[in-house]
Amino acid sequence: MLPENLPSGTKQVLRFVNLPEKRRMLELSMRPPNYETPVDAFAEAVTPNERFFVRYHLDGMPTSDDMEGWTLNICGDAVARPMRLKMNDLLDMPSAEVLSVCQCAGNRRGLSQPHVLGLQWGEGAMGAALWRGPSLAQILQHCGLKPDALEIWTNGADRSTIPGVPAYQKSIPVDKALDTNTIVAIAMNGAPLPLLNGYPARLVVPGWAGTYWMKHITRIEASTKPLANFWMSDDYRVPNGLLPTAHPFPSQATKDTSPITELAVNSLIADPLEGHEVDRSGFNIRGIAWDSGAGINRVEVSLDGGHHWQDCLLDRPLGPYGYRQFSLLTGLLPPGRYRIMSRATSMSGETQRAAPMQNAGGYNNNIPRAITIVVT
Ligand SMILES: Nc1nc2c(c(=O)[nH]1)N[C@H]1C(S)=C(S)[C@@H](COP(=O)(O)O)O[C@H]1N2
Ligand SMILES: [Mo]
Repeated sequence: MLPENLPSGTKQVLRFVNLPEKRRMLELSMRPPNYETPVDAFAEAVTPNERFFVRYHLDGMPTSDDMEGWTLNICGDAVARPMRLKMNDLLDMPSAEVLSVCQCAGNRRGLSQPHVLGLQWGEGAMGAALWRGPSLAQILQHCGLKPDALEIWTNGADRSTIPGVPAYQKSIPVDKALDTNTIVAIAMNGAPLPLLNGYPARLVVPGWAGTYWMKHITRIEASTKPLANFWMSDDYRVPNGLLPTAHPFPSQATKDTSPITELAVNSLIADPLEGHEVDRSGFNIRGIAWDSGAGINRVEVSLDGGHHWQDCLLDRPLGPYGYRQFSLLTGLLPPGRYRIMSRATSMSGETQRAAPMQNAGGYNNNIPRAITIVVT
């Protein structure tokens, strides 16, 4: 059943597909591959690899054959000892583990009112996984990171087949790069990364938007200069002051705009699903809440479209960057249609806002999402 409160067009033409290493995904585009995770998968706090969303900007995808003999080139004017690392070199380094949400800044863009350009994502341009690999700090120190490093630039193995379209290259500020939770992941939920999620290695930047999480990472360049390209200077930016930003990216800010950095506090009801029928004797509402790493302090649920709110039970946190599960057992309810929604507040006091922060990219949409269910 289609949600009745979606802007027209959103999800109406989506279909479920199976892909190599992926099962039951919602197809947004085939080329480049963009697939979102259906909401039912978020009944789990950790998203299985085969349900984890897929986002690519460019159509020239690497195959697993292309990734044979993969090397990671560490270079730039801010490293003393440039090196080419092989998978065995990464395996030899002590590895770190972090459970973290990866969310596209454009998650829920398709729910924007008014409509904005870009992939019309619903709620599933996100997932949480247990990532493992050496920290980026360790790799950089191994190569002699110089004190005047400003940004760490990264490249992936994917390309555009259209001449003139710039390669996907992103940068992060050196302080975020040196955060011990920022890792080069070679494992995802205890398995090699699926090809579509960046095999054999990707950057993991907990708390920050997915755009920085470079997949099929092939080059890490420590630079004394800000990276200037389409993906940094034009895309993934918002007007200054629009979003609360605890962790700014000063070397990329201009007079008018700044890059998207951290995730906004948000939540999602995963059970029951839109349109489901539930029993009047009472049922359990379950879902997930997350933010950029402060942690979740409170989740409230409304059964009447946002007029009244009640506090939910919070499960034990699974680390600051993971999803925190919540639940609320409703009592006896009169039969009828209900608009139910959830609203999370982080440990830093940030609450999901009632009105959208309008921006042309439709980024960081975290207004409470209402679904309609039927009590019978
Ligand atoms: N090489 C490469 N890495 C990339 C991208 C890309 O297009 N190419 N997209 C980024 C964006 S915008 C997001 S949201 C995440 C999505 O990660 P996933 O496809 O594993 O879900 O990957 C990031 N890393
Ligand atoms: Mo993204």
